[in-house]
Amino acid sequence: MRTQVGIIGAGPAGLLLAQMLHQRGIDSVVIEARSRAHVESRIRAGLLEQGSVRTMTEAGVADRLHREGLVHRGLELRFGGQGHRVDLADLTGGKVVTIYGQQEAVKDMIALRLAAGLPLHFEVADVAIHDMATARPRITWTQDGVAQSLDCEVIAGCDGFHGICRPAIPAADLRIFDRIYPFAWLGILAQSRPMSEELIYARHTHGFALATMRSTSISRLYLQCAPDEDLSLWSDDRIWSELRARLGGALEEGPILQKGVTAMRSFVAEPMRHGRLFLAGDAAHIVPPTGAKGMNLAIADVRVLVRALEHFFAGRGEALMDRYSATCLDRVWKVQRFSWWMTQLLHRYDDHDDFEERVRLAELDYLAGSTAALTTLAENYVGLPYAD
Ligand code: FAS
Ligand code: PHB
Repeated sequence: MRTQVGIIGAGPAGLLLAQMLHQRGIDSVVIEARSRAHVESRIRAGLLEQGSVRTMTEAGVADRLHREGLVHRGLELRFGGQGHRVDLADLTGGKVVTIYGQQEAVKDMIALRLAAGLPLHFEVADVAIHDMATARPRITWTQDGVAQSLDCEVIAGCDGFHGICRPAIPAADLRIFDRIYPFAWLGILAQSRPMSEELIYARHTHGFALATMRSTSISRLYLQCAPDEDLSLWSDDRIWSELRARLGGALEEGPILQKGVTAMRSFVAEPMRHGRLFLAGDAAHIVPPTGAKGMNLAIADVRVLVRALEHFFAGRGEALMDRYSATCLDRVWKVQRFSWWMTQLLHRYDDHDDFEERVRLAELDYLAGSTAALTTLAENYVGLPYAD
């Protein structure tokens, strides 16, 4: 097989890249390790920046997003038993965020690709990259035990944190920045009316909690837990009771549809390019989900990569490809900072002494009362302007 761009991974990064390249007349083949059913059922991110919604709209993959997405103009910070609304729109000249499950966006993009008869191969195995430092890189894999090979001009490594693309780059050519947080999130999806129309981020003596949603009848709730938390020790009753303690207020219980523990990590691999291999999304970076940035950062990478590849395949050279990594990393590190800042502000650290605890509470108190401080939070939360 031959194509212009070989894309490894059918998550948000790989699927959006394939669609945006197709719009520009650039051919690609997408290969995915898991089944379609698995990829479409993975419960992950839920909040889209305004720029992500615009990007998905321009990509022609946002029809259902506009019909079913929940537009939010604000959020609430809750600490010391008090709620403080942050008017995102007012603080950012009208910018908003939209709640729309990542798995819904993935479903929409898969359906569009398959309806167009474009190549998207699920359940591939033994994926390997060859000759990525040459102008003729190649991807091999097996499908139903049959060996496959794809000649291409560019490989997009969109295979997430546990993929094979980043490890395919010689360790000597990569610089890794890694921070693992001393806590995780226990997340549930529940058939219950969300406790508020907007998100509530709560800092409580027991730990962090977040009340978000997927629709007006499906709640998505998280509570801070140990990094190695044993989910079997958390009965539904214990989960609801702890969420109510940390969030306060009326919390409607309902059948829990999904439970999981998500590790908290800040990770960056530099550079995000090696020869004709370009890393995008979680393959290159991980942020703690506190700032709701993981999927949004993947979308931002794809925007930069699409412009670089459009430039290259139009015969206008490799200048934008050469700047791909630096352009992405400028945003990546600003988003890492914001995600780290929100995480350390809102979570309980066992090794924090009383002084540090007081400083955190003072920062929250200052934040809630300062338009300047709230503007900083708001402009990062709705999404920083794109480089282009
Ligand atoms: P993805 O990991 O989504 O996609 C990579 C794809 O590549 C996967 O489908 C995988 O199966 C495939 N793949 C892997 N190896 C392969 C191989 N060798 N060959 C072919 N395919 C291969 N972000 C938020 O903003 N908010 C959240 O609440 C949130 N919760 C999360 C919970 C969990 C458990 C995880 C893991 C992540 C969460 N994230 C969250 C971050 C998440 O949304 C990512 O940022 C987002 O999925 C990034 O998209 P991709 O870069 O496409 O990577
Ligand atoms: C979600 O809806 O899953 C979500 C929202 C905001 C966050 C993290 C997760 O900060």
